[in-house]
Amino acid sequence: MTPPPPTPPEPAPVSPPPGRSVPTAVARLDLHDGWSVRALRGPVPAGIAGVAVPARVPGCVHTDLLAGGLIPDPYLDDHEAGTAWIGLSDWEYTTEFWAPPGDDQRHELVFEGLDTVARVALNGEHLFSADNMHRTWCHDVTGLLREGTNTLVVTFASPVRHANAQAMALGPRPHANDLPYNAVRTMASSFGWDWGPVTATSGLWRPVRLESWTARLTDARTTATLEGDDGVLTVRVGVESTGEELAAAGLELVVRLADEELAVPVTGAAVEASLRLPDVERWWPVGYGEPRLYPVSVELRHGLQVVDAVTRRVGFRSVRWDTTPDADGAPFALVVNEQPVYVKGVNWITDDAFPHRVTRERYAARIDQAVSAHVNLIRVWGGGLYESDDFYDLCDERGVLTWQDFLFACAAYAEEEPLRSNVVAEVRDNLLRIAHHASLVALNGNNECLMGHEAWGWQGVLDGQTWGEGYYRTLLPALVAQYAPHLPYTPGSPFSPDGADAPPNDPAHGSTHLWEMWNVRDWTGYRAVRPRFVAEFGWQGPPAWTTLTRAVHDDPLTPESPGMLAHQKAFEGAVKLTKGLVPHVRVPVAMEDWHWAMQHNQAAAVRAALTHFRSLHPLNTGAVVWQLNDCWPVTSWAAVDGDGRPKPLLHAMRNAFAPRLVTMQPVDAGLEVCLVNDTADPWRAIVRLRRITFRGQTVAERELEATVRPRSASRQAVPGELVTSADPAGEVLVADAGGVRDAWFFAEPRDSALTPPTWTTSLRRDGDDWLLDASADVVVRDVCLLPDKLAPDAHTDTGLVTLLPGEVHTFRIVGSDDLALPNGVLPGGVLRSVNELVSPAGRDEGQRHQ
Ligand code: BMA
Repeated sequence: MTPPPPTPPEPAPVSPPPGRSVPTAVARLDLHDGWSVRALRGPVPAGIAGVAVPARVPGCVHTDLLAGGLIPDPYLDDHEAGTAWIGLSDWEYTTEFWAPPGDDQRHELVFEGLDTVARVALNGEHLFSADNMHRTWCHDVTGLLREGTNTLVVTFASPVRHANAQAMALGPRPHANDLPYNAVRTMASSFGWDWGPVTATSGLWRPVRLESWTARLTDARTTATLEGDDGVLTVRVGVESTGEELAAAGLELVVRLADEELAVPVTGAAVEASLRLPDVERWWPVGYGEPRLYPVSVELRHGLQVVDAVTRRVGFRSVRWDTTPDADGAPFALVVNEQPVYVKGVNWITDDAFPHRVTRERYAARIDQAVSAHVNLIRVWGGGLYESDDFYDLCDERGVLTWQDFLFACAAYAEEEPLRSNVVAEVRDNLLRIAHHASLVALNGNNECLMGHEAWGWQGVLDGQTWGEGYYRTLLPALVAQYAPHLPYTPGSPFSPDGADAPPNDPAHGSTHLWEMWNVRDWTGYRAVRPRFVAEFGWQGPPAWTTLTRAVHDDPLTPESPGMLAHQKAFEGAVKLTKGLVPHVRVPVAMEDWHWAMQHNQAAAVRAALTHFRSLHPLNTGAVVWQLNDCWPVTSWAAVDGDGRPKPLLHAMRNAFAPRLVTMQPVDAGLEVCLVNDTADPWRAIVRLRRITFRGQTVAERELEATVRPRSASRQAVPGELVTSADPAGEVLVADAGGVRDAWFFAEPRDSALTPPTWTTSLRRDGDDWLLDASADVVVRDVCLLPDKLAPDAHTDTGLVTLLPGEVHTFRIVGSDDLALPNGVLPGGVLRSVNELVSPAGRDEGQRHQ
């Protein structure tokens, strides 16, 4: 049972006019203790049926049953299938709590997240039903509370059965995957995605509280804009009072911004105030300046008594997306503070299929991994969530731009009730919660619904029914205009700007999603496209070895063993992995070699795409990699796996997103060397081009001069004698400029004469880190350290480095105190390169060390 809440603070020493009560500070009492959960009905196994299990709030059924030792971890082996009954069952959560003594206060139960089909009862009395995971649900319980013990019961109906029934009631509407996630407002990916398990869980997944008040703030909006060099903060709040007329209640609103303060009398239910900071410091995205934030507090006061308060941080910046048609189509170009920003982005999915487990620390770790790869924008994808306040807060702090999809993905959505008003309430709740964040620069109608309607054969199924267009074209922009008019809105991703008369996914118009390479063609195909802005593209690879072997215990572990297939969710994923590999390297025989080959191919694919896209700047203004993170251990497109370990792809992104990039790109029969300068300073460089044999002999050499203006790219032809190799299988062309390198191999690894290197390595301590020096006797292509094989938490700062004979590369290894090497020698499979994947002999030879 919850203990009584602390005594509210003493009333302020202000005498009310006779007959009036003094507002007291709002009391917010978390109701997170004493919960239990039990299965009510459904295919519940004996031993769980009827048992009251201690429950965590915020939490969910799966994690409660897991903590109680009643189910195996659904993330391991094939346990997902064995726990599918949970989503088909109804559940009841119960707790008791102590209510404050009765007085003239109003009492409200506030549920920040009910997942999903819920009925709430207090002391045996039904209060309300809920059917949207993304909303905050509030209910006035004044007069229903008992003095002393109160019983709160939340029952959840099976979301799968509910969605199936709704889908029949609403009429056929196409969707991705198997279950009709589009018939209910829940996290779409919880019904299974091509990287995620079906959880279909239930629970109180965000905080729950009892709010007791006589006067309070509601719907606080704190909007920071720029007027010339001045920052303007506009505050709009609602005020509610249980007492007499607000105008007579003696309340005032006190707004503080940095050192400025303003007090406004409360004369009605809506109050507006604005403050101006002359010559304000702007908020800049990472790579462009400091992400300056200013603290804001909004207090509702009665005399000296603070009755209610909202504190936030805001940043002053302008934002727009330029879509003005031009000779090449229509751009999709981000402009922040009137400065064009090349978007180096990643797509974000929920970081855990049970999202209540994602702590602020975990968000920070993930965002920092992105920043370590020079990412400056995270797109929160529409099949997931409006993320928690911590996520947007951390992005504000780190200068990472955010793009929020509204939660519609890869499906047709009914525009009728009960969905429509649910959507309105959901969007309102979330815009009021997140719209003030300085990092938020894009609100987007949906993921792939415009394109799905146009190109995936939906129209015959729909037969004239609504599919969501009214949401994306009318309702959502109207809600954005109402609650977040300072933020840009786009109807969908991908989309072609209005007036372009082009299909939504046309690469020449607006944003595009490039999936044909992974699904059908090879990754070299990226080079044939000249996209204006790529909002999604990616390549699959398995998770880190340590993650994989923690989650899958197959014996033998093979690419197609049962656990591997259970952790591969994509349509024909295993087939596409192989098909995408063989143009480049032969399929390895040993599992660890297969694992490295697939991880490398994922990195190589995204590198080829990103370097090409950046070389097209300013025609191309951004690329958003699918995807940064995973929600469980799985083979997927992610750069960071479900246990938070980076894959080689993160190195590929770090290299390809570097502020200064050298890249050689094929053009007709030749090559161009392209320098991309995403810094505020000009880049004057001598580009040293060398054609070198794999034994290290320079065959041809030239130096070119290049000057690259700030935030731009330059291209020049590579001279003919360097491009034409008499021994394409045995030579590499290396371009070095200002400490940055690119290597162009004339042949695919499988057709090349790369040989397994003989390594010289040494390991030393450097403070808390380790430094590993590595050099080899031959050209080594794409050297990577797989540090989790040395210590599970170790990671490294560099990877995918091409080394010439005798060159030393130093890897910094972070995150492990203990790197014991047997006999001082690196174990096999830790220091990897493409060389080992070239010949069948090479595959079996493993590492040779001097
Ligand atoms: C895009 C995304 C996701 C999906 C990814 C990989 O369609 O929007 O739906 O996970 O491709 O297939």
